[in-house]
Amino acid sequence: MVTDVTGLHEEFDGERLPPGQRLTERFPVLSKSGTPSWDRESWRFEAWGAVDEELTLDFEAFTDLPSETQRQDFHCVTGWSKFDCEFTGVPFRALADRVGVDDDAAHVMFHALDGYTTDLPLAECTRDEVLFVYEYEGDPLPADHGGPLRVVTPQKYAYKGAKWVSGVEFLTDPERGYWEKRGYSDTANPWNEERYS
Ligand SMILES: Nc1nc2c(c(=O)[nH]1)N[C@H]1C(S)=C(S)[C@@H](COP(=O)(O)O)O[C@H]1N2
Ligand SMILES: [Mo]
Repeated sequence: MVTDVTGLHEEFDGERLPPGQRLTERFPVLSKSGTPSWDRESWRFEAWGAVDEELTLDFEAFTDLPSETQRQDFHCVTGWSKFDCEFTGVPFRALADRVGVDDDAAHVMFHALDGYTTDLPLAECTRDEVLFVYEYEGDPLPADHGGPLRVVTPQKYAYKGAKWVSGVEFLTDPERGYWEKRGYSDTANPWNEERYS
């Protein structure tokens, strides 16, 4: 079953194609510094910070978490959008339930194998459409697009979704990620064109 969340622009009173974006049929690759290497055997995902119990999962254990498939649009802050991406993965909320988030946790920092980080309020991460993705169109997520595991955040510009995600840190106070420290918007709402801060 595929859940279609491409209507989510309505919640933001916007057109499906956000202002200032152009549609592409391709799926461009955008990375700050190339594709890092990893191997499936030694790969681990970690959750730490304001949680009941810190957690380390190997790839098999991660993909044993509840998963779903969604059809989503993808909006890059540099101006391209891609419609109808079919992503399969673990909802952020399922991971949060598993780890047991502290009551005073309010913010999240995602960490990635290439040293990338990005941050969001916890309430943005627990929306239904925020997924830890490991399959794209029914195949393992390609390495250039963040395989084995990446985050997608279709309600935000795509820099909020860390490719090659290796861990998630639960915070009581906001901190800023890689692009957020370099002038990109903290809030990153595509229908408001929140590109820069
Ligand atoms: N780890 C990591 N995640 C990242 C990036 C990156 O450089 N490193 N770039 C971000 C940006 S700006 C975009 S638009 C999307 C691009 O995803 P794609 O290469 O699959 O199109 O990944 C985001 N996540
Ligand atoms: Mo981007």
